[in-house]
Amino acid sequence: SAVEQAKRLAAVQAVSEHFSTNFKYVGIGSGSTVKYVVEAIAASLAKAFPAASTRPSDTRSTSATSAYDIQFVPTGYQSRQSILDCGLTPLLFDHLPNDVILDVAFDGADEVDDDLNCIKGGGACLFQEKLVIEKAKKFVCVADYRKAQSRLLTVWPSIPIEVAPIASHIVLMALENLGSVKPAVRAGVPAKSGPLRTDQAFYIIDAPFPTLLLRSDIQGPDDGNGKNGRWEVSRLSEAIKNITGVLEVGIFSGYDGYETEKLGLGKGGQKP
Ligand code: DER
Repeated sequence: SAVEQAKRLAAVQAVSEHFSTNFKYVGIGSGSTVKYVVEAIAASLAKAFPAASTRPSDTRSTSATSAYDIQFVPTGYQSRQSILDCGLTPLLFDHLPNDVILDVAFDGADEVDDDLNCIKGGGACLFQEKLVIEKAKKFVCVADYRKAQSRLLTVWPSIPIEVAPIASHIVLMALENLGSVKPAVRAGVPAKSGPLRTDQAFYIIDAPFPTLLLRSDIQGPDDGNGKNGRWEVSRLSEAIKNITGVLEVGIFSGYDGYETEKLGLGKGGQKP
C-alpha cells in the first residue's frame, strides 16, 4: 500500500542519513514504522560486514565483530522482538552502563507538528520511549506523510498519558479541569477484560484536547495556558506531568532544547 511504501521510504532515508556501522548503542522505538528501520539497519550491517553471521552468539569468532558490537536498546516487549527478529543484539535499558549515551534513537510518532513536537503513545510504550530518546545524542523521528500536521491533535484525537492504576480516577478529574473532554482509560483487548496494561503494568489514559498551539502562535504572556481552551504544546505537557499519579505524557516537545531538522518526504516519497 502507499502508506507501507511511505513508511519504508522514510525508514530507509532515516537510516542512510543517521545510522553508522561504527555506532555502539542505538535506541529502537516501538510501532510498525520502526520495524522498517530495524530491517534497514540489519541490511546495512549485512552489506558492510558480509562475513559476520546474523546470529549474535556466533559473531564473536568472526573478523568483523564490529558489525555486532552494536547493541540495540529496546523500548518495550515489541521493540525487543523486532531487534531479535532481525538477528541483532538487544541491551535492556536498565543494563546500560550509567555513563553511556546512545549514538542515536530511532522511533515513530502518532503526529508531528511544524516544530517537530510529537504525539507519541499510540502503541502505549511512551514511557520507555522517552527514557531511551532522552539517553540518546539524537532522536530521529520516522513517520509517514499521514503523521505530518501543522499542529498537534489535528488528526490524532488525544494525548496518551501513562498513569498509576490507583490514581487513574483522580488523573481523569484533573485532566477535565485542564480542559480535556471525556478523557478515558484505554481498554484492553477482548481476550483480557479490563484496561490495557503497559510494560510497566500501568494504565494509559487518552485525553482529548483542542489542537495544540506552537510557541509562535502565542499572543501574550498569559496566552497558551489553557484559557479559552488555548494550550501551547510544552505548557500543556508540563501541566499534565504535574498531576500526581502521572508517570509520563505522550507529548515529546522539540522545544526542550533539541535542535530539530525535517527530512521531509512528500506523499509516496517524492520530495515536497
Ligand atoms: O506509540 C508510539 O509512539 C509509536 O511510535 C507509534 O504510535 C507509531 O506507530 P506506527 O509507526 O505503527 O504508526
